[in-house]
Amino acid sequence: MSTAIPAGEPDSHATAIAAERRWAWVVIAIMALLVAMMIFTGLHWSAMPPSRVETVDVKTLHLKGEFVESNLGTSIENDGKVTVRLVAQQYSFVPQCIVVPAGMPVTFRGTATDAIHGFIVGTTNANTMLVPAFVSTFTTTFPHPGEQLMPCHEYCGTGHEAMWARVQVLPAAEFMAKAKPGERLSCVPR
Ligand SMILES: [Cu+2]
Repeated sequence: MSTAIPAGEPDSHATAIAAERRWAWVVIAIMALLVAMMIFTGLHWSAMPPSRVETVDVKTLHLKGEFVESNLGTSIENDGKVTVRLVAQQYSFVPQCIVVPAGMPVTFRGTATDAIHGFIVGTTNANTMLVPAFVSTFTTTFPHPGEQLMPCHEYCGTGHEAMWARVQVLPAAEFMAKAKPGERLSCVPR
């Protein structure tokens, strides 16, 4: 649109086009970066999946193996790692109250017996789905002692909104004093 430009004045039209072109290159560079990330993660994760798929037989879950009731709860493994095993079912978690130490890595291993469930622990990043026939596992650390609520966050039926557990995060020393090797710890009143 610039017609007669007075001598010495910058050509605003040419300036605008230059700015547009610069911005177009920035956008192209961002898009190229995103596409490169997609290609890299797609190829990398198909070669090395981020989590392995582990299956379990739902029909014998309560009879034998890792998820029998007496094996649920928190345990200290032979290598010293803290593992929480839990099962979700309509409409509760077993155990109903989970004990974990603060400031130590805790590995959760969970599955479901009937429908798809899930849980999130308070405002922490402990969050997973629990799918029948599959073992969900993740490791997290709870930095602060205290009690957290753990609701089911996958709609699983009419009783879904009443499906809760509690997580007690104990100071590490208190937890270690309570935990005995080979035993399964929980805070369910007995
Ligand atoms: Cu549920």
